[in-house]
Amino acid sequence: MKKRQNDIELGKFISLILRHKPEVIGITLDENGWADTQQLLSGINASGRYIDLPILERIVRENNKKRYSFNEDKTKIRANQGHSIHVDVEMKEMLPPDELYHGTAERFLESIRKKGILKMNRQYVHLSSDIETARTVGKRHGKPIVLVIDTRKMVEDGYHFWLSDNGVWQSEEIKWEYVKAALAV
Ligand code: HQG
Repeated sequence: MKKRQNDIELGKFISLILRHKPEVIGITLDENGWADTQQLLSGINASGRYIDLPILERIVRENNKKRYSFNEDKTKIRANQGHSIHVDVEMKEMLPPDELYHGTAERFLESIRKKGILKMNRQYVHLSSDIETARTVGKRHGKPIVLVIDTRKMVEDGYHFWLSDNGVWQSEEIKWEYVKAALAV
């Protein structure tokens, strides 16, 4: 008997597969992060969960952060950002606004002060364009703190920024000198 999961639970499993561990259902991603849609569906079904194409289409369409995209004919699917495995999802390099926000937890502050904002196990450091979104990101790890990043100075100093298809800014590691403020939000 297959386990019926709601879209949020299925979405979390899909994120695990498409960003971190495709091997959990025995599939691989290509160099641009694409999985074969049929392989994804059969792999998830073989793992004891139920999914079909209409359910997957609904998850892609309704996901609150637009985390996944199909290719044109829906034969392939990938996560728009957030990977720990090394794939090139062809993000656009763009000039950021003068300031962006990184949501973190208070308990990481001391280490961030010393070492800067590191990528940890992701491919990039993730930044938000508004304080509220950054607060929500930070809350996942504990008491939220929002770091205000002087992206204008970073651009002047030669740093690069990319915007994913679902609107998340990403950059390389950020030294503490570029943190203009730490807001207890
Ligand atoms: C912290 C979610 C100690 C960093 C979100 C963060 C995002 C340090 C944590 C996306 C550190 C890593 C990414 C240092 C950084 N010492 N801690 N030197 N440098 N950190 O989950 O940015 O919902 O890998 O501040 O919305 O929290 O999954 O990154 O707190 O866009 O789609 O180490 O994940 O998207 O945590 O979140 P994460 P993140 P999804």
